[in-house]
Amino acid sequence: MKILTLFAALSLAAVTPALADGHKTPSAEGTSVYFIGLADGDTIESPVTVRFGLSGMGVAPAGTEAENTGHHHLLINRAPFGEGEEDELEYGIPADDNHIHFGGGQTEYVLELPPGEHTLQLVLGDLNHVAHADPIMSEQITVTVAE
Ligand SMILES: [Cu+2]
Repeated sequence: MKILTLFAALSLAAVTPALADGHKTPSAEGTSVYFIGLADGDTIESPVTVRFGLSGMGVAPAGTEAENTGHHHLLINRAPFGEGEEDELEYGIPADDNHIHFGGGQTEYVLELPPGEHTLQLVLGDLNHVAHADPIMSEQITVTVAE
């Protein structure tokens, strides 16, 4: 019986290494990413300059291998990160109209949105556009663009 249990444990380990966070980039404890001057429930005018705040780590361009750094991603009108595509926390942040990468190390962006409600969220990505082992994400906020 003991042998069977050990075998089961080993099989599980063989199937799940991609889901373990051992291969992911560590982050500094207590790091937070947040919107500067923009809060949940705000009514804004488009275009709006969205400013990205980061406390506890540094911003570095994509591809830069430096401890405790990352680059910003702005997620627009989608589920909170980690609740969308399966394994998106493990395999990286998509690049499309709903996911804007700031691989140059930018810390603000002039965003154009049509009138109505929109959700925004910031996610820090590592050099390979993958969320850190302990993901650094802002709250998802909802803003309303005035007519
Ligand atoms: Cu990226």
